Amino acid sequence: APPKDYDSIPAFHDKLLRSKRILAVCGAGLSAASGLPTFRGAGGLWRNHDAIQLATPEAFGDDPGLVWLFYAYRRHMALQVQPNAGHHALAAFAKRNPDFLCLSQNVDNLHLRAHHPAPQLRLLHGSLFSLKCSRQPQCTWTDPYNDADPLCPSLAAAADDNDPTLLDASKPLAPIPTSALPHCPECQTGLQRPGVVWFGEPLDEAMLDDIEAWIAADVVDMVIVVGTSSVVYPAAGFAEDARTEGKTSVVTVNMERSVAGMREGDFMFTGDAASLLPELLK
Ligand code: BJW
Repeated sequence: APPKDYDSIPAFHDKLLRSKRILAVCGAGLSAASGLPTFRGAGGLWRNHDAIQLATPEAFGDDPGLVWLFYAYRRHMALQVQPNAGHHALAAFAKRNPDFLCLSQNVDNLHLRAHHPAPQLRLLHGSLFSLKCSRQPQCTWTDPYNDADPLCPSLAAAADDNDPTLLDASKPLAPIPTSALPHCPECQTGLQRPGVVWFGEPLDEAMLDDIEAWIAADVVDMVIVVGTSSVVYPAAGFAEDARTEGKTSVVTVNMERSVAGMREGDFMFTGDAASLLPELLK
């Protein structure tokens, strides 16, 4: 059993005050209070499709129109919602602590919209608001920021709040032909695709090198794991890599009591990240 003060805010603040190098690893639960669904568990279905299955190169290869509708809808939703107090607490913490680095698996752009300093943020899985060529790495075309909503006329249903067809799985969707999807302006043959990292795809190599160098440079005093099931690698591995036994405090902030990677002696705060983080990081 964890020691009895594992959920003591004063004990946590005592450790935090004595911590200099701090790493956060964030996931979808951080944006839940903003109104965006998580991947695993309730909310992880879109029109009876498992979000995890749609987030694959295979799904895009099979039916790029369907996958694009899913992403066009997620772009639309992310633009409708606001960063929450959890994003703001992390951003303010970063401004006060130059040795704090935040790794986020979230692609919703809410960290940056909360004015998290970009040099202290790494977007592990890319962004819904960047585009790349489906023929990557052969074609290197990217658009680093595009928030057109809808992205193109064939995806208009995803941006229409008055059209319920998209969310009602009993209503069939008209297939979107590949010819109606935006093509790569550079190679002309590939399709434009969301600038996110799907299963089986490599994360940006320079970003990974840079994170590994940051972790290796000196002892990490504290690791904060927020709103992630910690099952997707390499993201889940960073909290492990940053642990130096006996020197690193690890705190998990999650709606659920049990999360992968937690160890005896870690801090655990159970609840909504949007209400806990302002209290923990103040
Ligand atoms: C709250 C809350 C509230 C709710 N407050 N909490 C080692 C071992 C085994 C497998 C692998 C391995 N290394 C690599 C792999 C394969 C694979 C992998 O990890 N598989 C595992 C699932 C087994 N990894 C990859 O494929 C990665 N690529 C790779 O490794 O490449 C190697 C390579 C090298 C060279 C050449 C080629 C390849 C890529 C992984 C990409 C993941 N992509 C996605 C989609 C992104 C785009 C999109 O958004 O659509 O990323 S999948 C999805 O999962 C998304 C998320 O970022 C990611 C993590 O999910 P997250 O954020 O943890 O969400 P949930 O839903 O799981 O959890 C939410 C949590 O919040 C829960 O715990 C709730 O309780 C909690 N919560 N409300 C606080 N209010």
